[in-house]
Amino acid sequence: MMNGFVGSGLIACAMLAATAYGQNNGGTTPEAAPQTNSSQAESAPSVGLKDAFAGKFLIGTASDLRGYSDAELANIKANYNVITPENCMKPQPTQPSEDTFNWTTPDALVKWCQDNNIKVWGHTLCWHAQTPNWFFQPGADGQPVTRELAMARLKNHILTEVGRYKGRVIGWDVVNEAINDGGAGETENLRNSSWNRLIGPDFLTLAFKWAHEADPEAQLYYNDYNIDQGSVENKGKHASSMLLLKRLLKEGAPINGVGIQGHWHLDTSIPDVEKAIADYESLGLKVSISELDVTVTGGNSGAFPGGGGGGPVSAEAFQQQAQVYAKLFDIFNRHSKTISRVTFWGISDRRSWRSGQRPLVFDARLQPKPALQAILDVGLGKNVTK
Ligand code: 9MR
Repeated sequence: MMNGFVGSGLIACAMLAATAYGQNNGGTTPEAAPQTNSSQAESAPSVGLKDAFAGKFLIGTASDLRGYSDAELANIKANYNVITPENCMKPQPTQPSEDTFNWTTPDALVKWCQDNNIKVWGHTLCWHAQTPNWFFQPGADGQPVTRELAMARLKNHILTEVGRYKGRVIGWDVVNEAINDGGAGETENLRNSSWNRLIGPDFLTLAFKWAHEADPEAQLYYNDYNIDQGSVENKGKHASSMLLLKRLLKEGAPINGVGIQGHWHLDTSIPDVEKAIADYESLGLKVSISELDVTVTGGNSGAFPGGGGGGPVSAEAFQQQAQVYAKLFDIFNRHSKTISRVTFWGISDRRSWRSGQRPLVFDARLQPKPALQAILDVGLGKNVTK
């Protein structure tokens, strides 16, 4: 049994990752999720995902790495060259109370990634969720929290975290999910978050400036879900995102790119994905697909959907999932000058936040699903789907 997640002597290849799964499962693990029927599981390919897209864009996964088995770590080394910490770099775990910071898990993650030649993408500095209430409560003198106090707290948080990982984290999701769901797209439609209420709409530009101050070399991105959908007609959340990004650029925010989260499903509009990438490119911004998954049940492409999940999934549905992934990667390939990184939101259906909806390319037992080969084929120039 390993200690924590540090150290794995396994040779990093997908074959080993697939066969050794479950033998060394140290510590915190989610509930077992349903798996692909063995008749649907694919044999493990010898090429890693990251190698199939080498020179085009980075291929990432999301994980905090704690409690991962040797097989899971080997799977990560075989397939990904960048990791987004799924939760451990968010404001709640890093600064649970004012000026009390906790770096145990992110430090270990960054070290393991450095030791294994894997880059780290920071997630996230400013968000309405997973942020402790003290940020928005009265200070020690009991006075109501002012714009100045809220700014000072956010600045201190960003300077401390980005400064700590300067040169070791390649970029940050500086602001996450600032746009509301459901608007027509005629305004920025910012969420009525505590950050927006206390500081005002310039909280985004300020956050980008502080992040840049702490690490001028880091890539700085705005990250959100559903901002691709509606782009062909330039409406809804996509249109709002364009208004917001144009304003940030005008205000001099040091923003390099946009993270389209990519929590998608079988009926996601693929033309909208491509148009959104082109729209952000037209603003001079890079794009990453920052939290990719494609659910096979439940519909709904929002980040916090209701329903769906569990139950049997047909072989046909997994084939459809493979087709959707292939179409998406075909787009990413064709826009590889703009796309800097494609990050899956988890390593397997067992580790996914939507495990019941089977959204990833390795199943609950870390066996390759049809989607994996379909994506590799696109990367390697075979069977390209138009
Ligand atoms: O995958 C993350 C899950 O483990 C957490 O419980 C959840 C808390 O809000 O956050 C999930 O990750 C989210 C990401 O940080 C931002 N975009 C939406 C992701 C899925 O909810």
